[in-house]
Amino acid sequence: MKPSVVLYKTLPDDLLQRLQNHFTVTQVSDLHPNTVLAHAKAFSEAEGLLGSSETVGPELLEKMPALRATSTISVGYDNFDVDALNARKVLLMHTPTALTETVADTLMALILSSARRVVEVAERVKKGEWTQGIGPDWFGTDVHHKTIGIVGMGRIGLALAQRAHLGFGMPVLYNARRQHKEAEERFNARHCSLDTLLQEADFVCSILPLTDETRHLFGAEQFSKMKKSAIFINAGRGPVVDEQALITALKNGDIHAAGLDVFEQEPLPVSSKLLKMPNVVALPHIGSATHETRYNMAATAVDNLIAALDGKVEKNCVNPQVL
Ligand code: 8YV
Repeated sequence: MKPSVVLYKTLPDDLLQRLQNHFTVTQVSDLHPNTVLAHAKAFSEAEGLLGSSETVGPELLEKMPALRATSTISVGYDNFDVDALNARKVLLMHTPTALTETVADTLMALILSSARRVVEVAERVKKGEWTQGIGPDWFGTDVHHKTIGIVGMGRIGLALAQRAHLGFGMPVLYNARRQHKEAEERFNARHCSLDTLLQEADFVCSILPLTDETRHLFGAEQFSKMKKSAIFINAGRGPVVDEQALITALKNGDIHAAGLDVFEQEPLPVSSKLLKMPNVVALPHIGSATHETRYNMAATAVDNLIAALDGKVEKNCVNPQVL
């Protein structure tokens, strides 16, 4: 008999078929307690769980006594209680490589659009305000040859350094727990303290995962250390930033602008002060959101679940030690 899995995300037809070739699949809309209650039998029998962007913690695990592996269609796994999974010996699989280049593209889009005021001026054109030759009130600031500071030098950081350094001639500073030999050799990146990076970078780019150590890493003190001309970019996780402190820094002119793909609360409440600021580019967490990359992430997640329930976790596993 095929093992049972619960799927809480819509998959392209061919990937659903691939999943169904291996498992008996129950598809649900989300992991809300009411949904779990409505499909109690499927949840209690499921050995696998596949989806993204929902909280997986002790409460859910209690309802899933047969669970052996979870597979998330994401690189980030801050919405999983890894200790609880470990205690229950449940594998956690993710998609660390499928989205690297696409998220790095999103970061460059944020850098370019916030420095050159792309969104703001395009809106002015649509409103019919481009009625004569433009003057300094439409100008932005240069990106090329400015210093980029990358906080979190993982795969995405490296792909961003490549674009910034080789494409835009930007000197690269980075802050990370360890030195990154490849970034230094290929892109002349300089490892430095967070304080040095904040003081010297023209673009401060956060690509950090959310952990106990990174929560609110960027607060009033960090924004006060940045150049007044600095542009702050975040495409990692929203709660790494104290959003109220960011709003204050932008309002007071402590920093020049911000390009944000992630927020403390998502979707960003329509009442957020960030939405009233012309010097903020706010995107709806589109980091990996291209047709190609989302397909590749989903395919990887399906293969990850097949491998994990087969006891094979050579790659893409957060906690292989539970086996
Ligand atoms: C997705 C992401 O937005 O992979 C991640 O960690 O943040 C994004 O690629 C999200 O996880 C939905 O799948």
